[in-house]
Amino acid sequence: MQKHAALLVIDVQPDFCPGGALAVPDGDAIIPLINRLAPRFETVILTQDWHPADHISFASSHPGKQPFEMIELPYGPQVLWPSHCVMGTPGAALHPELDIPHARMILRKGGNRLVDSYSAFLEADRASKTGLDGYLRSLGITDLYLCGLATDFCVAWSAEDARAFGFNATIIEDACRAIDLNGSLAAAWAKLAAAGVARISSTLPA
Ligand code: VGL
Ligand code: ZN
Repeated sequence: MQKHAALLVIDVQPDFCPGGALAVPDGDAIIPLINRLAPRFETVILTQDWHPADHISFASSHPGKQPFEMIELPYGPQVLWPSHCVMGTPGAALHPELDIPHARMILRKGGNRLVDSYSAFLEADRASKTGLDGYLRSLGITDLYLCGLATDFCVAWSAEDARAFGFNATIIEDACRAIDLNGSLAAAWAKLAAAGVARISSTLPA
């Protein structure tokens, strides 16, 4: 892979895999593929969803509310999730089967109790930066390839923001899995196409 390309591996964590707190169907099935893709990239960035136990995106932080209900927060609509990826817990770790020793950076997001962060670039207030854009820019990266969990939330928001920050962005579709909540997957692909995000299959031999 070219020097100016990087692989973003989004939120491959036990809590998003079968048996986890916010399990994405078949979420762990992408791990062997990601392990085979990663050596093609000199620059690999791993992200971790990483929340305090009383995070505002958790249904448990809103008495009377159930997981997967929507609420309005100062920054806009928010899905309420089961408590997941609580900082320091085993479910929030990088998945133990990920085998990417040359990963250059591990980015944690969602640490502000009052603001969710699906995107690896910008928190849900659409104003607070994670710093990833500057990091990538300083390395001369122009092209991003994205994989991980979940296609329709953290992968989609990260890819859309990558475009907004001026990067070329390509989602490796078979190296992602979706939550698909109330049509969220189709809605995400429509937004991604409009944002100029490309969509490919890894086409790797088994
Ligand atoms: C995610 C919901 C809540 C994701 C993170 O990684 O897609 N989804 N937090
Ligand atoms: Zn989260």
